Amino acid sequence: MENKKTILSGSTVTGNLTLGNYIGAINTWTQLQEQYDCLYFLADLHALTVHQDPAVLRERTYSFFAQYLALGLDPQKNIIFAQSQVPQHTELSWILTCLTPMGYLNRMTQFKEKAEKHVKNINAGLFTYPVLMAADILMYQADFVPVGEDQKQHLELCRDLVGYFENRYGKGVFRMPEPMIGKTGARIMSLQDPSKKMSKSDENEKNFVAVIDDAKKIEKKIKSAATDSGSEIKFDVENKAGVSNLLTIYSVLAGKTIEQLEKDYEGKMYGHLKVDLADVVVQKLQPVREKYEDLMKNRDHLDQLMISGAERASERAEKTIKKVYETIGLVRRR
Ligand code: ATP
Ligand code: LTN
Repeated sequence: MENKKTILSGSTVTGNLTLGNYIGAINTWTQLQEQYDCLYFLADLHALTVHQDPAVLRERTYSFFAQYLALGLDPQKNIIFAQSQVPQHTELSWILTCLTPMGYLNRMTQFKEKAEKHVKNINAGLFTYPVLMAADILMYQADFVPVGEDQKQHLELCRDLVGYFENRYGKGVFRMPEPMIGKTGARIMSLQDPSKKMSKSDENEKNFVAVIDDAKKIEKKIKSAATDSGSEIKFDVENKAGVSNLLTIYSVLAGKTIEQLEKDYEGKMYGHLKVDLADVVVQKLQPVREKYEDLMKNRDHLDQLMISGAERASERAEKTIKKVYETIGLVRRR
């Protein structure tokens, strides 16, 4: 374990995981688990930045945990846990908050987007969201953070915070993390509006495929996906955003290159592509759904796995937070 590089990533507990989350993040996580020391968590505290119904949030946290496992994350090979069960995250977050310039947070694209979307609830948590995220990462001395492109800016802040901390207190407490952003599929777009990213908290269900959608839903959503004017099946993000998005999804799930797909569909209609893509997605997600349903039947088992994941995470987190306390002049931790 010691000589393996450390990977950390997470997903906020909102909506249901989508094809965007799978292709942009979790698919990569499952590949990394074979070679790295990996920690994957459920960002349930981050979910509180928007209104949450308590019962739904709790249920969804179990559901996400089961979705992680159903998508292929192995609790033996990785440390999988819920953020709220490891209190060191909020402790470190406060300390980093006191190092973060307000102006920096003001520039964050996600904050601007979310503040526009939730005009009635622009809370301070929405603003300091990236600081908690930095705490998640720095806590485990992560070398790499596999995320979709939308999280790049947050990673930059995290790296800058390491610099601010070192300027004030010296080196040796945190490892500098690197983002790990895939080449294909780092930004899967909404099915109805391919100018915006597929988002799991989208109120319009037609915009995304959830990884636990049934075959009927998947087929319907893909068939009604927006395509572009013209009829040629070609990858051209600027002029053919809809088709390009479908090609990207197809390419990642079927393990074929975009060029190969363009060749396969030369002279064919958009409809052909959609029927075949729906089939590819169903083939991929059907077993995920079955495994998910099985896992959800045994809540005690999920509970046990979550607690054991949190215990393992907490042991690692404590090492960092102790060092931080000592370094910045807080009295000894109990
Ligand atoms: P929300 O709608 O609640 O903001 P989200 O769908 O953006 O959620 P996150 O929890 O923010 O999902 O992200 C989990 C991971 O999935 C992150 O690594 C993120 O970069 C990645 N991701 C999210 N959406 C996409 C997408 N459309 N394409 C590729 N990767 C994505
Ligand atoms: N903000 C991330 C979720 C997240 C995360 C993290 C990802 C919270 N903490 C730490 C990587 C590392 C998002 O995807 N919206």
